Amino acid sequence: MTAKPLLVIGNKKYSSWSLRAWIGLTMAGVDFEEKPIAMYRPETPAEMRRYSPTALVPTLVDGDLTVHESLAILEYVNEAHAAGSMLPAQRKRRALARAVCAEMHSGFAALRARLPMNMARAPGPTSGEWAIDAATQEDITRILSMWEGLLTTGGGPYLFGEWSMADCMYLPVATRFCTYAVDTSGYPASGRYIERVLALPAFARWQAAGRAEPQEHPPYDR
Ligand SMILES: N[C@@H](CCC(=O)N[C@@H](CS)C(=O)NCC(=O)O)C(=O)O
Repeated sequence: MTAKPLLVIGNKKYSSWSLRAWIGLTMAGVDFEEKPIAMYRPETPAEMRRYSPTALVPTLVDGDLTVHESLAILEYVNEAHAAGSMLPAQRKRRALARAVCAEMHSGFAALRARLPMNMARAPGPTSGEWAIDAATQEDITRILSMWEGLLTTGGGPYLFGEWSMADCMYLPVATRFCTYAVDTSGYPASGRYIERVLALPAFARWQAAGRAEPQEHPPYDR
């Protein structure tokens, strides 16, 4: 019997890159195992390096193949386990989907630094030194404009119609917008999109597991 793919992840409470890969595998219906490694401990890098050349998660081990980097994991799952269904069938739409995935993977540094993913935080805005600054607002505006354009031109329910890699990449952003009560009032389709993805049963499972994790990381309590 072939071993199941193994997805090495960090804390469900905090690890947004892990969530991207996990939701990709889960929504594709892949039968996989999880190997959680608690982050923010002295021994974390050594434990992660046993699986990942970069000592970061997520990392997918599928047979003799190890894929690190969330975006590459999604591309691999799409090819090997989802018959290409996680990207649009039409070439130009596929290119656009890859562009917005790459934009997330390489960008939005201000948003990621200021509003960390935290499944256990009570929803509400940040204040004081963590209040939304100009650079973070620029990231938020770009994401909401992009979502709104994709959802209104494509018709939804997801960013490219059917569920795609782009939804996997942006799910941790949708959770942040909810956690930090980001104002989405000028973007009605995006508001509905956030509600839709956060209501996915798979996401609810991740969120509940994250909330149940005892480990705290005070820098992410904002
Ligand atoms: N570019 C990587 C980023 C991975 C990353 O930074 N992962 C964080 C968790 S979200 C990590 O492994 N941190 C290790 C640690 O905190 O020790 C990807 O897309 O997979």
